[in-house]
This record gives sequence, C-alpha cells and structure tokens, in this order.
Amino acid sequence: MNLTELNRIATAMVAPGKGILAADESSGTIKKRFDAIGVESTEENRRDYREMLFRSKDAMSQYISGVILYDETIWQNAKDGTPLIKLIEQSGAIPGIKVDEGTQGLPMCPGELVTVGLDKLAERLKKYYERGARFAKWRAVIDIGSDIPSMTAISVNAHALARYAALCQAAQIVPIVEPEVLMDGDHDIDRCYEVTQRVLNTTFQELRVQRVALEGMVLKPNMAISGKKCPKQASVEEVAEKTIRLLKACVPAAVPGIAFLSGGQSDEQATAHLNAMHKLGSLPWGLTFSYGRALQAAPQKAWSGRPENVAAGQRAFSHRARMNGLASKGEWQSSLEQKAA
Ligand code: 5MM
Repeated sequence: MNLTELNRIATAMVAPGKGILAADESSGTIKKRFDAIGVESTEENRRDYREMLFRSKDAMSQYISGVILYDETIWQNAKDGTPLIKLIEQSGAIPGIKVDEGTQGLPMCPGELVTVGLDKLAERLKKYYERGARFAKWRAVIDIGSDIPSMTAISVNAHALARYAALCQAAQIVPIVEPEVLMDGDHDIDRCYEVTQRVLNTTFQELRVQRVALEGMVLKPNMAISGKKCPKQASVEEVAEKTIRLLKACVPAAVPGIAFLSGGQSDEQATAHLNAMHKLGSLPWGLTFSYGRALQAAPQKAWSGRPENVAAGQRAFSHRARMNGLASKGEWQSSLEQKAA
C-alpha cells in the first residue's frame, strides 16, 4: 500500500470548492428516479442520462472532484464509443465505484439491515483499479425507531465497513466509508445526534482494530438533522452547529476529508447546511458534499429523457454543482439560487 498516494487522492476528493457526484444508483434506485420523470429505465437511457452529466464541462471541471459509479456504468461506453470513465478522467475528476452489494435483513434484529458484498471483494477491486477507479464506496444503513438501532446492527455494519476499507487500501483504492443514519423517522435532531455519535465512534473503533490508515480514507456521514416527520425541524444554524460539534467529537484530524450525503434534504437545504458549517470557522478536515439526490433531482427533471433537453439538464446540473462548490467554501448565498438557468 502506498499511503502517500492514497492520501493525495483522498485530499483531492475534498479539495475546497469541489465535491463528489454520487451517481451510483443501483438498478432499483435509478428505476425509481426515472419513474418519477416518466422515463423507462433501459440500459440506453441510463447511459444517455449519465453521459449528459459527465459531459457537463463547466460542472465537471470546476466543481466536481470525483464521481461514484455503479458497476454497469464503469463498463459502459458513451454514444460515440468513448468509455464513460474516460469522460470523467478527461474532465479532471477522479472516477470511483460503489462496491457494496446492497443490504439484507439482519437476523435476530427485526427491521434492521446489514450491508453485504465482502465475498470476492478483493478480486473485484483489482478489476476496478485496472479499469481506472481510484476510490470506492460502501454504504451502511442505520434506521432510527423507538427500539432501534440495536448495538448489534451498529457493530456488524461497522465491522463490515472496516473490512471493506482495509481491502480497498490493500488494493490501492481510497475507501469512502459511509455509515448513513436515515432521516426518515419522526425523531428530533438530538436523537439523530446521539445515534450518529454511537455509529461514528463504533465505526472508528473498528477502523482502528482492522488497521485502516485514517490518512487514506474519506468519511461520508449524514448531518445531525431532524427526522423528516419530526414536527420540530431544526434551523440551518442548529444543524450546522450540532453537526460540526458531533464531527469534531468523533472524527480524528488524521482523516483528510468528510463528504456529506444529502439523505433526502431538499436541494437548497443541503447546500445551505454545508455553507453554514463553513461559516463556523476553521476545521481539522476538508468538508464537502457527496450528494446524489441533491445534485441530480434538478437535472433529472430538466432532462426528462428527451435529447432536446440535454443542454437544459446540463445547465441544471452545473447550477447545483456550482452552488454546492461555493457552499464548500462558505461562499454561497440564497440570492444566487434565483439566478438559476
Ligand atoms: C446515489 O445514491 C446512492 C446509491 O443508492 P442505492 O445503492 O440505494 O441505489 C447512495 O448510496 C448515495 O451515494 C448516498 O446515499 C448519498 O445519496 P444522497 O441522495 O443521500 O445524497
């Protein structure tokens, strides 16, 4: 393992002004997204959609540091035969790959999930590296309910995240470690804080036990935020203040960067929260976005599967990428949203 090189890539992934495009929707998830815009989820439509994003020159070269791909996409070619992964490299962004294989019910723990995909992972990583992937992603899903999460769910998921991260580093690939605490419930921000703290502490304990080099990884956490169905929604300032307090308490300064998931926040909320965190002063790690929905909802709608809408889709993507790029430096203002394309 060349740790200097892993650290160089991890640092580039969280460079100020840039963040990560999570375009790694699995077949089931992209179908849901396409259903919402009335587009059939065929291999060709998925290719055309992602080609539109990766050919968005302004967004990709100025605001996107890396792209997380799904297995299908990393082997796909653009309409003119250029591998999609080459389009990403040509833009200056770093290609990455989602390597988990989704979730399964956790035995003995009703309603809880464990992420799978460790079998043969070493062999898969080798092929992805040869294809050009320089980072990977694995997402654990932790739900909040009256009796959950159990310590069992937290510890098996943390164990799997650390096993994955160690295998990545051995394959010279930077692991994005994503322990997502869902914001689907009616819990308040303090309950989210408390659960996320347990999850992060357990995850870092496992990463240490399994000898993962913290200097060669990126953390992709949720923010400390109110559940979507909670009657009392925390303000932007409270989310920013509690998220930074939480991360300072749990994430060692040796980690080069943190890149948030958006988790179902509106586009503008996700931007405003990141921006407000940067207004709180200097931080020990790079802090940016790794959004899926909050970067793609607008371009998906603008495109709607029509070739004549490609330019509009690219404008919508560039706008969101720019807004989040500014937020990653604390330079975003809500008035900039009105100037959208
Ligand atoms: C883009 O969505 C990713 C893939 O999800 P599935 O494996 O469930 O299809 C997802 O892992 C994503 O990278 C993160 O959850 C962040 O995405 P959001 O939409 O929360 O920013």
